[in-house]
Amino acid sequence: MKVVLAKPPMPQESVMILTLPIGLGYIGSYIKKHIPDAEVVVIDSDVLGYHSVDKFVRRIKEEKPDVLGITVFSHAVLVTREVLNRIKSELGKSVCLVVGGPHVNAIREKIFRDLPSADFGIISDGELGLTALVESLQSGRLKEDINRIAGLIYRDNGITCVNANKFNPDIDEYDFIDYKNIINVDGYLRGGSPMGLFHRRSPVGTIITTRGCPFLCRFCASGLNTGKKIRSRSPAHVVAEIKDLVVNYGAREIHIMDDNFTFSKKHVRDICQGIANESLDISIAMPNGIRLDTVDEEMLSVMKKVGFYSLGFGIETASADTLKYISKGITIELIKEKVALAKRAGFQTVGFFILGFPNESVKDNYNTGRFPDKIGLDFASFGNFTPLPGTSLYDELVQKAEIRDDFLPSFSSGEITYSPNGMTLKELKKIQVRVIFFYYLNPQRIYKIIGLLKLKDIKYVFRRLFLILFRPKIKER
Ligand code: B12
Ligand code: SF4
Repeated sequence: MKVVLAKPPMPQESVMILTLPIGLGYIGSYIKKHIPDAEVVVIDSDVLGYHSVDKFVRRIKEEKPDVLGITVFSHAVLVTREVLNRIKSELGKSVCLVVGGPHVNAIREKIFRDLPSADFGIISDGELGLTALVESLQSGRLKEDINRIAGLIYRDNGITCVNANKFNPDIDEYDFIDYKNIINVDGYLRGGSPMGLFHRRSPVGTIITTRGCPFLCRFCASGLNTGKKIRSRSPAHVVAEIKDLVVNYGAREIHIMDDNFTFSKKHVRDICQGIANESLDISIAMPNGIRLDTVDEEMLSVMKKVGFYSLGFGIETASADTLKYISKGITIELIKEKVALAKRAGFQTVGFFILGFPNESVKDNYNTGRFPDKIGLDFASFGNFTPLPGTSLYDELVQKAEIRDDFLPSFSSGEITYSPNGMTLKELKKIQVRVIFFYYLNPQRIYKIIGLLKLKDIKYVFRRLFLILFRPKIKER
């Protein structure tokens, strides 16, 4: 049986970061481990440069898969719909079309509304659900097994059914991604564009050491996607993967992409101890961000000793009211205290901010723009609030009729799809552009950036800035 796992084709301008598709890598490796005679191919449109539906569909037709699994982010729903419609009409029943990933985990039983040509959806850990589905299809027992496959979404006489899902607590069981047979990690290590503007050394390998997040920030869909409990890989398992990336693939820097790497002090301490025991000469960064309230002096000192150098922090806003409104669970005082602590410990500090939360005023947003310098962060990024399906803020906005219940976010070309009441999309875009301009038009900062920028990343960094600042596609509601 041939299984193709794919990331759908997005317009070139929306591919601003190019890193390993971690979820597809894990699913493919797990299928291969459990069904050794299955042929598994990962098609990542971003790394292959497929930016049109035609190119993507042509490649799928060449591959002739029995099962096509597509990972669906909410901003990719429209293109995925087109892809699935085309494949269904051109390949018919010869291929089983399965969707999974963040959007499916967010809207679950509504998935056939958004993606009517899909045969199945799978929620939670795709490793379990898709492997079981492929086994059933292979053995011809799908009819008997259908209501037992973990997290399967299927149609039964026109009714959508959702099986009980499972977040496997033992994620070591998934092993690490099979870089030899499933995915060409070299394409990312040497040709990728890591998250965050800068890195110290290259090649950069990306890993995750935990899945899930127990915090309930109202704008965030992480818990919907990977669960509301932290599930940690064992430190030995993590260190073995880092060593594999360093020794066998030449990685010199590791990016930890967890939602919450620092949630457990013991997890951090044991991984750092393992890295020290292996005497690995690497730099480590956390470009996806950690929570300020989980770090302390002892933890930072242990991390520093084994090569951690850059910490991203999800700070979101300078407004104390907004922090409360979004249930971020941190205060302005704590932000100041912990950023100062990280600086004293010698880390490069990066803050992530969001402009245009519901209820925010123009003044709130400009205050957020000035905040990073007030608290001494080295760098800051300013995104715009985008309602994500399934989150509590999304539901609130639907209830208030500010967005429709089939609202789809977009992250393309610096596009803005939501602005708070009393502010137009164009006004919010103007604020974002001004905030970014004033923040980066600082000679000291420009000098710092030039020193850190790698030649191969220049095109991505400038494209990112250009698109955000000059190419916004804005359609007022
Ligand atoms: C690391 C990360 C990234 C990385 C790498 C993403 C990647 N492709 O692997 C980078 C930095 C590139 C990234 C970028 C973006 N991200 Co991101 N990211 C994450 C993060 C923090 C962890 C994802 C992860 O690796 N998890 C671990 C792996 C094992 O899980 P997974 O990839 O989700 O896959 C599992 C399941 O989803 C499922 N599954 C996934 N695909 C499929 C396919 C099939 C067929 C099946 C059956 C199952 C299945 O099974 C997998 C294995 O268990 C999550 C937060 C979270 N907790 O999920 C946000 C998250 C997924 N990202 C999010 C967003 C919004 C983005 C961006 C749009 C941000 C932006 N402003 O540009 C971009 C878009 C990227 C793209 N694909 O085009 C949202 C998605 C919300 C949504 N409803 O779409 C999340 C949930 C965070 C949030 N803000 O709420 N991201
Ligand atoms: S923003 Fe961070 S801490 Fe908050 S729920 Fe999302 S991943 Fe968890």
